[in-house]
Amino acid sequence: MELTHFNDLPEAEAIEVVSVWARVPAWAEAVAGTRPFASVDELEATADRLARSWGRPELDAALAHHPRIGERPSGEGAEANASRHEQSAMSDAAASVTEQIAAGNAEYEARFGRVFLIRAAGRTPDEILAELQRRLENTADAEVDEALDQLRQIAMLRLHAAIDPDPSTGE
Ligand code: 2AL
Repeated sequence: MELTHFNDLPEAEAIEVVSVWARVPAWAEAVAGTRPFASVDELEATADRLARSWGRPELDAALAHHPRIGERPSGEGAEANASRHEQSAMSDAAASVTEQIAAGNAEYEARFGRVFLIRAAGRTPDEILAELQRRLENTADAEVDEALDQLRQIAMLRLHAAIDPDPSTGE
């Protein structure tokens, strides 16, 4: 979608567009409420700045909409489509890697009480497994920070997939 189209959407529709990037209601309302944006850069800077105040409640809210790594998302909505695309490299994973990720997911959920979240786009299954094993050693507080950082990265990638680059800058 062009930025001008996003700028002109009715408020509720703009909030729904942003909610697909991360389902954090106050953040989606704040981003949509800051329109109009003069450039995609400005939209990204605003979305990123507002995302830096996320904490554990925002993580828990958004995580309800992220399928586990290795569990092919079902459904047809924009979020399921985005997750499928982000996790597409998992379909080429060796069986042993898939099994180790499933075991690591279970261990992570027992330890931290929520689903393991990672920006999967751009990572191989081996890299995802290595990150999962590394993050299992984190303290609870450090792990909240890492998970929030991943949630923000996923949101920014989805923003860029949804909004066309500015023709003048290509960004
Ligand atoms: C996901 C997802 O759905 N997309 C992504 O990048 N990571 N899920 C997850 N549990 O990390």
